[in-house]
Amino acid sequence: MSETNTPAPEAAEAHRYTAAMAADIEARWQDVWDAQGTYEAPNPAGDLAGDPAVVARPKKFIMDMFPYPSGAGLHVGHPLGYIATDVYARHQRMTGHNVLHTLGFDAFGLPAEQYAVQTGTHPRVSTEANIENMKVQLRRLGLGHDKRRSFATIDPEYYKWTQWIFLQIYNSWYDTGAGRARPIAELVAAFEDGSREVPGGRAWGALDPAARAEVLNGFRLAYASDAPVNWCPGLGTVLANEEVTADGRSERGNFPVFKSKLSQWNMRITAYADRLLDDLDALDWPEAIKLQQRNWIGRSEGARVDFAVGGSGAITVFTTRPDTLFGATYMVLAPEHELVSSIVPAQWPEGTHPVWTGGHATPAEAVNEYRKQAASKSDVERQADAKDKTGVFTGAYATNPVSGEPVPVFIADYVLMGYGTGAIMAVPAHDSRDFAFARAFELPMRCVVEPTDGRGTDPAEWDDAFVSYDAKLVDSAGEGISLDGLGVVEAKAAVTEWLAARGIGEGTVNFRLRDWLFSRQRYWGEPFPIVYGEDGVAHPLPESMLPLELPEVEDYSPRTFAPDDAASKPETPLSRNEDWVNVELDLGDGVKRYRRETNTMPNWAGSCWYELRYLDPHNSRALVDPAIEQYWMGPSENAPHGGVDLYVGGAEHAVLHLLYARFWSKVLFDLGHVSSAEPFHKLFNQGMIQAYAYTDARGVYVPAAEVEERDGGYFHQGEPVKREHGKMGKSLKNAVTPDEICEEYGADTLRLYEMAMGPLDVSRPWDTRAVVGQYRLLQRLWRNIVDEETGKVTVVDGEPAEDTLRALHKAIDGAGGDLAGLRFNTAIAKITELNNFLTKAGRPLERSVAERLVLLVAPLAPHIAEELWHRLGHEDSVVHQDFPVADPAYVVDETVTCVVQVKGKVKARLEVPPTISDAELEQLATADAGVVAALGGAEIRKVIVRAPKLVNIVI
Ligand code: ANZ
Repeated sequence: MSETNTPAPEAAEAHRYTAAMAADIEARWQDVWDAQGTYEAPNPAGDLAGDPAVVARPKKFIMDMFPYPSGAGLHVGHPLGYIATDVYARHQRMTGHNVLHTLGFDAFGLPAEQYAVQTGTHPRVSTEANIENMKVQLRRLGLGHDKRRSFATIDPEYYKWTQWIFLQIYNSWYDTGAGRARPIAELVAAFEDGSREVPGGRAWGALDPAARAEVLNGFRLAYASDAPVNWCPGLGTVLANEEVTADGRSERGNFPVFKSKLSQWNMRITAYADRLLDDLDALDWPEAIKLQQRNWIGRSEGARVDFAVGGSGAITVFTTRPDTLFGATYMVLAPEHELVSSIVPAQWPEGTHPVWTGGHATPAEAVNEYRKQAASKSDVERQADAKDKTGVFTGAYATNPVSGEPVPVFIADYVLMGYGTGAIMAVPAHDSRDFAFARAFELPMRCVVEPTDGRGTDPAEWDDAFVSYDAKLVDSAGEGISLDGLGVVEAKAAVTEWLAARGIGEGTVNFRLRDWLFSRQRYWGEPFPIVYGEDGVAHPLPESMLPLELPEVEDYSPRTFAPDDAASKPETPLSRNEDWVNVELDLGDGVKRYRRETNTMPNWAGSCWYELRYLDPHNSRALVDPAIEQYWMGPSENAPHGGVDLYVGGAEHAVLHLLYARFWSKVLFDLGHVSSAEPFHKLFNQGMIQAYAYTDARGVYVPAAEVEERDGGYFHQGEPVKREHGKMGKSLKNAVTPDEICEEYGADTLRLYEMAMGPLDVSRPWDTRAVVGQYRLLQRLWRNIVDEETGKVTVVDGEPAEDTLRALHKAIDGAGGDLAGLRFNTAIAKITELNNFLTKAGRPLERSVAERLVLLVAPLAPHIAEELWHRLGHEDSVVHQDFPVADPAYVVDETVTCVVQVKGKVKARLEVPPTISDAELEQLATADAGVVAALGGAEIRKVIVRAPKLVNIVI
C-alpha cells in the first residue's frame, strides 16, 4: 500500500495537517478500507463465512437504530449515535473481538408517500435517491460498517421475510398452558382429535370452513378484528394507540382521532404481556426505559367482582382495591358498555335526583345523548380532566355484594371500554376520580379506610379522597364478613376469598397493554400476504409466492376526509388497482378466485427484526441461518435471553419499536426460528444535539448561520434577535450539516468534537465555533510525529523517559477504560492531556510512544491514525491492531499519602511509594519527628500497619 503513503501536493502547507490534508487522507483511506473490506465481519457459516481464527474470538454485535432516509439529509445531530457506536466498535475490534457493525435503512413510511402524492415521483424512486445521498454523507464520516450486510426494509428480498414472519405469527397461537406460541396446526389437530374442546362445545368436523376460520381467528397471534380502532379521517388511515398523542390527536399531522369499528389486522401482543414484563429484568437497559415499558404494559393485580343487577344479570367490575368494597356507593359503566341498553328502565325511578338525569325526560334519552357526546372524544381526552366529570344515571340500581345496599349505576366517559371490564365500582371516599364525580352528582360517600392524617372519618368534610395502602379498614362489616381492623393487604385477600367462595368474584391480573393494530391504509408499506376467498375467508399465501410485491398504482394517497368527519370510512390506495386485487391462484385445492388484502403493514414492521437480517443478509432459504444467529445473538451467561450486545438510539423509541421488536423476537423464539428471546441485550440512549435558534422581533426564526454576536447581544442584518435553545432542524433554521464541518475541518475533527461535547447520554448544544478545539488537537498530534517542513516522521529509537512512560500508561489505562465504558468525552480528555504533555516536553517521540499514541487515537479519529500508522512504516491497517495495554507499574501514582495515628489522632502524613512494605512503613512512621513528639517517650504497645495508607500506634 506504499503508493497511498505520501500525498503529492508541493505547496508550502504540503506537510501541515490542514482541512485539505484531512480531506485527502480521509478520502484515500475510505477508498482503501472499501477496497480491502477492512470492516467485514466473518460469519461462522454461509456466504459471509471467513477466517476461523476471527470467528473464534468473542463476538460483539453493535447496532444503531437505523435511520429513515429523509429527503432533507443529515444534520450534525443525526450521526451522534453512529459515531459513538463506531468508536466503540473500533475499540472492541482492537481488544480482540469479532465485531459486527453495519447500518441499513428503515425506508417505508409516510414522508416518501406524501412526497409521491405531491410530486408524482414513485416513493421507491425518491426513497432510493435519499438512501444514496445519505450513504454518501455517512461514508464521509469514516464509519466502519460491514457494507455487505446493509439493506433497506423496502428491498423485496428483505420484505419477503417480513411477510414470512407475518405468516409465522398468523399461523400460530399462544398456548397459555405451555406459556409459549405454537403452530396453529397443532391446535387444529387437537380440535380434530377432541383433545381440546372447540369454543362453544361444537364438533370441529361439523363446522364449515368459515366457522372454522372464525374459531381459529380467535386464537391466531395475527388476527382480524372489528373492534373499535383509532380512525384518523384527516390522514385517511387508522393508527395504533402508540401513535395517538396524549390529547387524542395523530402524532403525525395533529389531526383528531376517533374510535371507529373497522375490520383490521391485529397482533396479539397481549398474550406476551407477562413475558415482556418479566424478561425486562435481565436486560441491560436504562432504568427509565424499563419503567416506561412496565408502565405501558401496566400490570395491575386486583379482583373481578360481580354486582347483581335487574333479575338475573350482573355487572362485573375490575378493581385494584377490593378491600374498599364496602365503600362502593355507586357504579359506572363505560358509555359503550353492552349492558347499558339492557338495564335502562322506561322511566326515571321515583325520587331520582335532578342532577343525575342531565335534564332528560327518560333514561334512554339521557343515555343516547351522552353516548353520542362520548364517541367524539379520545380515551385520553376522556380521562384527562378529573375536575370536569360528566356522566348520566342509567336509571338502574345494582346491589353491593357485601353491604347488600342498592347502588345507582351511571355511565360516564372517565370509564374506558378498553380497560378492565369497562365497568367500575366507585369508591368516592378513597379514589380521587370517584370523589370528584360523587361531589358533582351529590352521591353518597362512605369512609372505609381510616384516615391517618387526622381529617376524621366523615367524607363530607374532606377536600379530596383519602388514598392509602397501609391504613386500617373501618365500617366494613356485613353478612359473614368483617374487614374491620385489617390492613389493606389482608383485607384484599379476605374479601377476594369471600367473593370467590360465593362465586361472585376472583383475584385477577389486568394489563393496560392492548393488542397491536397492524393495518394501515397506506401504499408505501409491506403488502399483507393474505387473500380472501369468495366466501370472505382469509388464506395465507404460501412461502413460494413471497415476496408479494407492491403493485404500481396511479394514486398513492389514501382517501382523506375532513379531519372531523368521524363517520367516514378508509379507502386504501391498493384497493383501486383491480388487476392486482383480483387474482386467480392455486392454493393447493385448484385454481380459484381471490381478493387480496389491500391494507399494508405499519412502518414498524420492518424494524421489528432487522437485527436478524444483518447476520445473514443474502440468505434466500431462511430468514437467518440458525448457526449464524446462535453465534451473534445466542444467550450467554451475561445475556440470558441473548440479543445484540449494544444497541444505541434515541429514548423516544421506549415503547413503540422496542416493544414490538421484543414481541416478534419472542414469537420467533417460541417457534424455534431463533435462539434469542430478546433482540437487544444492552440498550443505550444517546442525548440529543441541540442548537441555538434565533427569532426576530416578529418571533420568526432567522437563519442561525447569519447571526452575529456582539456587545453581549445577537444581531441578524443589524437587527437584534433573541436566542433560544432548541432541536436542530429545518424548522428552526439552525441545521448544520456534517458535510460543512467535514469540508472545513475534516471528518476526524467532527467525530472528535461530537464525542467530546459531553457524556453520551446527555443532550448538548452544538457550537460550531468550538469545533476548532478538536482540530487543533489533531494538528498537535500530527506535529508530534510529522515534521511539517519536510513531511518526514520525526520519531527516534530508544527508551522513553520515566515521566513520558507515566503519562503514556496513565492515558492508555484511563482512555481504554473510558472507551469500553462509552465515556468518550473523558477518553478524549485523557488523550488530549497526554498529547499536550508530549508537545510541551518538546522532545522527539520515541517510536514506541508515537505508535501507542496513534493506537489510542485510532477508534476516535481513524483516518489520521491510519495515515500516521502507515507513515510510521506499517503495512497493515491500524484498524486490526491491538489496543495498547497499560503497564500497571507506570499507572499507579508515584506516591500515596499515609496517615499516621497516635491514640486515634492523626499526627503525621507521609508521602510513600504505593508498593511500600508494612515493615518499611512502620519504620518510617515511628521515626517521624511529629510522631516521636506525640509519643513523648511513652511505651508503644502495638503498631497496626495497613500499607500503604495507614499506621495506627497504640500506647
Ligand atoms: C375501586 C377502587 C377504589 C379503585 C379505590 C381504585 C381505588 P389501574 O391501577 O390503572 O389498573 N378502573 C377499572 N377499570 C376502569 C376503566 N375501564 N376505566 C377507568 N377506570 C377503571 O386502575 C384500576 C382502577 O381503576 C380500578 O380500581 C378502578 O377503580 C379503575 F380506592 O376500583 B378501582
